[in-house]
Amino acid sequence: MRGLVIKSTGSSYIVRLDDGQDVECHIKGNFRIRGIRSTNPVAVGDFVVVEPSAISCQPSDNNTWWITGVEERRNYIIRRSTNLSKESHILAANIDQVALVVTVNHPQTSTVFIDRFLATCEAYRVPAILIFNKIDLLDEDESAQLDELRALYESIGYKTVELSAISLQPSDILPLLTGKTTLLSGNSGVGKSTLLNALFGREITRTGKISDAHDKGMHTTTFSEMYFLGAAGNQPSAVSAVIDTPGIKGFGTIDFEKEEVSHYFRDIFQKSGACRFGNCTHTNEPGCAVIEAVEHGEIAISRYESYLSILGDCQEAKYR
Ligand SMILES: Nc1nc2c(ncn2[C@@H]2O[C@H](COP(=O)(O)OP(=O)(O)O)[C@@H](O)[C@H]2O)c(=O)[nH]1
Ligand SMILES: [Mg+2]
Ligand SMILES: [Zn+2]
Repeated sequence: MRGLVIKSTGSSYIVRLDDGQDVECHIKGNFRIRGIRSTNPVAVGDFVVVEPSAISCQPSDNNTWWITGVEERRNYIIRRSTNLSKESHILAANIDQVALVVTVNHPQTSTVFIDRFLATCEAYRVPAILIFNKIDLLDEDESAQLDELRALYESIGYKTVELSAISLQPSDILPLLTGKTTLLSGNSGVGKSTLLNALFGREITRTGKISDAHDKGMHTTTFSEMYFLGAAGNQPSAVSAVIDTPGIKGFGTIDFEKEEVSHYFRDIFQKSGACRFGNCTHTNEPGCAVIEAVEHGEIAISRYESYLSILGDCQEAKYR
């Protein structure tokens, strides 16, 4: 039987069968997806082949099912859990877009984090939008920072919105999500769960108090789960869906060749055609149009620094 993975706890999965029934599943044996070494061979958004375990033939039985196969993914978003980790983690599969929730403060989302995430979206050809949350908490300086950041990312070609999830009207954001499967991601405490609850008009997922000491959200969402918007029955493919994910700290990129990193920075890539050398890495080569553009303020320094930080990962990976 075929179904869609709608929830992952790490050890077990909830799969919505094509007939609308939800069943709890485990992965059969040491079943692994070829080619990817990841901590989770199956992710929310995957279409899987399942079969009831032999001991539970009664439909009313609560025994678990087996996942015996995963359909080829249209796309996915994957990251290394820490920069040094060899294992990677698939955040979600078969998505139409990423909505990255970021905050200028409380907590502050770093531009390196944003750019690493965006570069990965580019690499896997997933459109990304930036949702700047908690604008109600910003002082004057921070508001100016927000304007700058929005202008920067809009100029690169990313859609951005700003809002306060605590006072959000669903209609403020529904148009961005309708008819799509959206991966909602971001650092811990930026307001992903609050946003989802506002969207649904009721508490569908728990939110965390910000701890005063760290200005970070307390661990709350510990698994990934897909929520369906609109009441279009049980046909997951026909409705809008949002995948809530546990907050992530660092975003280690994987599988990038040094030469291709600049392809995932639209602003840098656009300038790189004018570099003197075709294999320019934009680090110290003479006649580098990218460095020149950084010096002239045509490429933001923060973007260039993020680019260099990913290049550093590639270097590191070579010596692992
Ligand atoms: N002031 C303010 N607080 C918010 C906003 N959005 C979320 N929060 C608070 O931030 C904390 C973490 O939110 P949560 O949704 O759990 O973040 P998550 O870890 O990204 O899911 C909670 O205490 C929320 O009430 C907002 O727009 N404004
Ligand atoms: Mg959450
Ligand atoms: Zn160059």
